[in-house]
Amino acid sequence: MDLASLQVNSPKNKIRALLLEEGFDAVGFTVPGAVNRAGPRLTDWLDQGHHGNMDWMETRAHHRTHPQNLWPETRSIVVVGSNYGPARPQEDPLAKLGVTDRGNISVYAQGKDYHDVMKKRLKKAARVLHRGFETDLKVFVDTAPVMEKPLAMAAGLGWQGKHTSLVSRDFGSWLFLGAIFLAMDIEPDAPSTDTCGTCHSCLDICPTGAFPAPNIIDARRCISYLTIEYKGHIPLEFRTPMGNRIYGCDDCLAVCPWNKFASATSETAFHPRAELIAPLLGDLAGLDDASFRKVFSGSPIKRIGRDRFVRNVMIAIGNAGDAQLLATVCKALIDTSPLVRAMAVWAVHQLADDEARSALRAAHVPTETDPNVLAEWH
Ligand code: B12
Ligand code: SF4
Ligand code: SF4
Repeated sequence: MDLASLQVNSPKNKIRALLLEEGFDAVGFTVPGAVNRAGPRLTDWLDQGHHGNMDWMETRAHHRTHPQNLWPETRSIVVVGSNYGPARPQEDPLAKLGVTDRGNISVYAQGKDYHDVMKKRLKKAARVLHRGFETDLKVFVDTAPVMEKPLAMAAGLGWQGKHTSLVSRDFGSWLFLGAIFLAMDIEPDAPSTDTCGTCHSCLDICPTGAFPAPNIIDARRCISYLTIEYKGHIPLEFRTPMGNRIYGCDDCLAVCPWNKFASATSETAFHPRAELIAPLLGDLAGLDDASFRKVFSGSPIKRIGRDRFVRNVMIAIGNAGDAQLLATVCKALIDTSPLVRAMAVWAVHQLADDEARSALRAAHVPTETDPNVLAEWH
């Protein structure tokens, strides 16, 4: 593909046409100064400690607060969105919460890793733009210190809802974001306006009370953070509310009334892999390191590693209320990972009767050396 073959004339129209042709579903333009308010808000958020142990949010905050701090040559920014809408009703994440013997993996993680899919496309488009306009440029998807949501709002892709994610009039909650920083001037699009009105469904549905106020999230209380980013033992108060959510959470996204305008993604890379739509918790609990890597090859889930994943599975098993899963939990009591053993003990407390619990405690406490696991027994 080259720019001359596109049947449009202005640079802006050419870029938009190119990116739509590459498979992006939404494209908007903004300038670095359009997100000036996001910087101080990020600083406040970090000062409150809302980022928990995501130290990487803090260490490069200076780059995050303003696009030109990250790349001084930036003169305009193209924000792209990729629709990953689930097919409804069969893939409705809220409906799956009731199927307690199966793990609930958030919609974004059931297909291929969007970082890989979008980055590849952005890089391909970047080569064409670099050649066609002889301009320098940088591409970003999530992993760089870029405030993608405020940029997307400024570029007219949607608005940050009360749950803080970007809501699109065309795609509802289900839009991945990416950005191209350009060293050339392009006229910005009009920003989107907040269209939440008096609705507060997303705030009400959150199972762990992660919103101290509308538009502000305390990541430390968010199941997405706890199951994906948090490396330690998940605090007791969150274990029961986690239910069967074993990787991420979609509740606040799925409840949004703007999803009535969303459509299922046509991007096959984002279609759920059959075995990840509703996997049996009993099967997931048995994954060792090698089988975990194999099952989750190409999936974003691979990033958290087997131990953290099985930790999450043990909590879901504890919440399943099915004593037949106790045999699976017992195997995990001798797991090599203290993260897994600790949550297996918690699951024992949820599933076993007094007699079985006492017998298991007597069998395992004398040989247990990890203080956190011992604390769970006691
Ligand atoms: C850190 C992070 C997280 C953290 C923190 C979440 C968060 N809301 O920031 C955790 C691990 C919890 C998380 C979870 C999820 N994430 Co995340 N995450 C990020 C990341 C890397 C940085 C976001 C960030 O800068 N946070 C810092 C805080 C300060 O930003 P903020 O919450 O938006 O804060 C703003 C508001 O508070 C606002 N504000 C403050 N006061 C006021 C007052 C008013 C009136 C208004 C209007 C605004 C306002 O100003 C702040 C600055 O803009 C981005 C990728 C990126 N580089 O941007 C992805 C990203 C935001 N995540 C994404 C996704 C998909 C998710 C999940 C849906 C995954 C899942 N299913 O489990 C959940 C959603 C949870 C939720 N409700 O937000 C997508 C969101 C796409 C979209 N349409 O918005 C992103 C953009 C990745 C991507 N490239 O697509 N994530
Ligand atoms: S993703 Fe789930 S836990 Fe996190 S804020 Fe939304 S509803 Fe709450
Ligand atoms: S659920 Fe309601 S308040 Fe939350 S983002 Fe959607 S429209 Fe806004």
